[in-house]
Amino acid sequence: MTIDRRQFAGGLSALAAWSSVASMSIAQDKGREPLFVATWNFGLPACQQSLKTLEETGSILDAIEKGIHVAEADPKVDSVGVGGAPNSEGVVQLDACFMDGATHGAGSVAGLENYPHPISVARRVMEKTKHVLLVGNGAAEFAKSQGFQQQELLTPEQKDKWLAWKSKQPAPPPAAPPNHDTIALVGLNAAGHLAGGCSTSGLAYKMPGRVGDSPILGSGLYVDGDVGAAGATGIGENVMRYCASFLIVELMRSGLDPTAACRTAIERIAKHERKSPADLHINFLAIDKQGRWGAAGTDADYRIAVVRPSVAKLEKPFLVT
Ligand code: SD4
Repeated sequence: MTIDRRQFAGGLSALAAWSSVASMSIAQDKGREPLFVATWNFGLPACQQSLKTLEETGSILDAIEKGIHVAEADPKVDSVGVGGAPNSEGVVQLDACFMDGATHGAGSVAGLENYPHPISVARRVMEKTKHVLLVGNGAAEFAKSQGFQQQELLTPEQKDKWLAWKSKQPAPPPAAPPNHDTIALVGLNAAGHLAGGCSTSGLAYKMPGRVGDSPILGSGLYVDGDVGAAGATGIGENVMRYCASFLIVELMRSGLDPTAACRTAIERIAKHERKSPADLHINFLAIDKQGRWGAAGTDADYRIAVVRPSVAKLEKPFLVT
């Protein structure tokens, strides 16, 4: 399943210049250009939309939201928004979070059904409520009260795949689901304002009600306006038990560059788990307030998108083995 999406998204890579982690980890801010970095190949059109929105509106928050909309709206991205893989009962349940580094404000939704843009609902939780996280029916009721439009999220293609999967399943569902991908998108404007968002349909065929790392602040995403931002993709259970995005930001605060911070977090998790990194399926990205970016992961096909006014490319992150 992921292979299909990556193959689709892989077409974009023809447009992109590839560069190595060596150049990434020492990438320096050139005169404070805005910067957007996102997970996976589908992060490239998302970051390009973020830059366009920033140029049009001047708002880094709008830029993050509209960038993530691109992945959420694309039915071929089979792990985010419309066309996302359903849970084991055939229901698409979406998770998202949004964070503003300037105010430390944040909003999240988990297990949201029938709304194609959970990132917007998460942002609205931040802006319109006193709360941070709304789940399930409560999140849907809130989305309705805010005027968001409902939409069927399960595409015929995903339904067929789910039915095929279900016909082969003994209960309970398998421990190792067949796909994992999420968009985590972080950005910095020319004034040094940091923000980020994360959106996913979670692990394919997850248990109904299962919530992963993506809507959990500090796990799937964390933004500290004084330091930097980090985001995650992969098996959420291996991320959220270590508050990995928070850990990466704290490692940057202590002086590590973004790639070293991502790499150190993975190494720490692997050591604790007494597992080979390749068995963890955890992949991270980070940017710092100086405009440096970096990433590290345990999956060989992990890529990040990097977009600035002068740059639009996919990079191969540091692979932790
Ligand atoms: C989750 N982390 O729900 C998400 C899924 C994901 O790459 O990112 N997959 O666990």
